[in-house]
Amino acid sequence: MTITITAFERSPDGGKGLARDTRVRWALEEAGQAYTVLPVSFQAMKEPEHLARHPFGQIPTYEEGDLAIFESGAIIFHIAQRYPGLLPDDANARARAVTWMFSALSTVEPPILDLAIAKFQEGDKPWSKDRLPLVQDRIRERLGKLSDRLGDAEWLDGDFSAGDLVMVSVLLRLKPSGMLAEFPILAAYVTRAEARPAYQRAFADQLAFNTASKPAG
Ligand code: GTB
Repeated sequence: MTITITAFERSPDGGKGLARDTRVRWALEEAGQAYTVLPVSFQAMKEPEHLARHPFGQIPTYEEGDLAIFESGAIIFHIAQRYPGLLPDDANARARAVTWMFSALSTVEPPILDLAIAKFQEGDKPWSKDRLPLVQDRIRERLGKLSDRLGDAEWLDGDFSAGDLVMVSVLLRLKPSGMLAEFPILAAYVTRAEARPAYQRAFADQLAFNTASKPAG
């Protein structure tokens, strides 16, 4: 069955891989599944055809046969459940891997997204310079605890899993800020994940996609 995902027609990051289609591409590469990418312009994202795929008019979305879903976490969970390679067979280990997926999305990602908002949407507000250090400290608090837990392990819980894929995807968003470098254990964890052939393929594909000219869907 053909898998189709949506992505920015041209990502605002110019191909740095920070938009959330990259994590879905990465999951599909880890699972060895071929897929096609439908580019969506900012305008098309808010039109009925795309709103039928995604109620909030965002990317990524995922279609496979008569299944249509949105939310990168749900998409990766679906891929990990349907195809081998991203979740362990043992039921308890599987539950722990899923726990890390949720932890990445609901505990680690929110303060990181706050930083993007503080910098890019609130940067011109008179109170911005007072708020920014508070936002940064909330991130440091999370990263410190995550770093303590990872310690000298290669991955969060045994073999690489969807939990690591989502956690690393979330941490990658911090790279441009320089904050990841404050936590060498996490910086090395991200570097290890980026070296995976599946990530390399996903990154290269999104870069080619974002630097090629194409018609919008
Ligand atoms: N919770 C949803 C998910 O995980 O799928 C969030 C989806 C989401 O935020 N999508 C963004 C989007 O469609 C793209 S990824 N935005 C358009 C809109 O809301 O109108 C977020 C993103 C965008 C740009 C960069 N960048 O340029 O660095 C990084 C991440």
